[in-house]
Amino acid sequence: MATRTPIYEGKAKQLFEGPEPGTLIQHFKDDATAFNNKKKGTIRGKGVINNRISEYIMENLTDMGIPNHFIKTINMREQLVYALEIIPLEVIVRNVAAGSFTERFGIDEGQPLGLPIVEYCLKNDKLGDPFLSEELIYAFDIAEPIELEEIRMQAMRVNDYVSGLFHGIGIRLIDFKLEFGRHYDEEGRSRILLADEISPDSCRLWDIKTDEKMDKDRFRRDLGDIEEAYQEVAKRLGVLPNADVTTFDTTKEKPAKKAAAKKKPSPKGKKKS
Ligand code: AIR
Ligand code: ASP
Repeated sequence: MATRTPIYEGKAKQLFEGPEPGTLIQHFKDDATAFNNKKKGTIRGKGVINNRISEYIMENLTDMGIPNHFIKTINMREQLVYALEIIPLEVIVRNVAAGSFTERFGIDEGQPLGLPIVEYCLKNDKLGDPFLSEELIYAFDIAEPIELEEIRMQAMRVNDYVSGLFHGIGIRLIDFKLEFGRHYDEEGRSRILLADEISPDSCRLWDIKTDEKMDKDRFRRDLGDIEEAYQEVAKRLGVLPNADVTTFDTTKEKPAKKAAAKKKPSPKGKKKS
């Protein structure tokens, strides 16, 4: 395999130089972290599932006229994306009280918030992703007022769309985190694009009927059945890959024997169902 130039290594993803200028390859790992890197672990098959879920949601957002960095899927763990100048903000949208919000305000988890709440945090693990006001975002030159307005509007549109998407498959979107970046055209003009991923790593997802958690909180809080929860979200969205997602790795592992044996008899070029 040709060697690739690594650009950035995050906690759950890696970025490599893309085949054309202005593009990157986003690789989804099985590594999981929580509490700003204090807790570490692996969720087998997570990278494959998050790649598929994020692809599905980003493609749908494009269809809805919400621009984003996704170009196309390359393989089970990788997608081609536009290279952006990432704005170091974690944009959080909350529909229902959960997580750090409940701790900060002493509110019970599960209480609906009446209207979606957008929060901004500085993307900086060492500082514990501190909360930012709009004034601080301008004072620190993180984004311009016109950019923040665009980010806020896009975040609300994503929330509306993704809430509806999950509602249709019996899942409540409790809250989520988005990241945005600047995409420069040839004349050097920039526009704001949604980046990163939308997956059970970045969202809180609860089953509508049982309130069961189907996201990274299962890992954060040691609730067990983590892989199953991620698979269930993918299954309900109709994007669960046919291959055994727990063994599939495009870079390190050979395909599992079973999958390899299955592949052989299928005629070249025939589409797998
Ligand atoms: N989030 C924040 N940092 C990383 C992630 N993934 C997401 C959480 C949750 C939302 O942002 O997954 O969906 C709010 O997190 P918290 O901890 O502030 O309540
Ligand atoms: N993603 C962040 C971390 O790795 C926060 C979290 O998900 O809890 O710590």
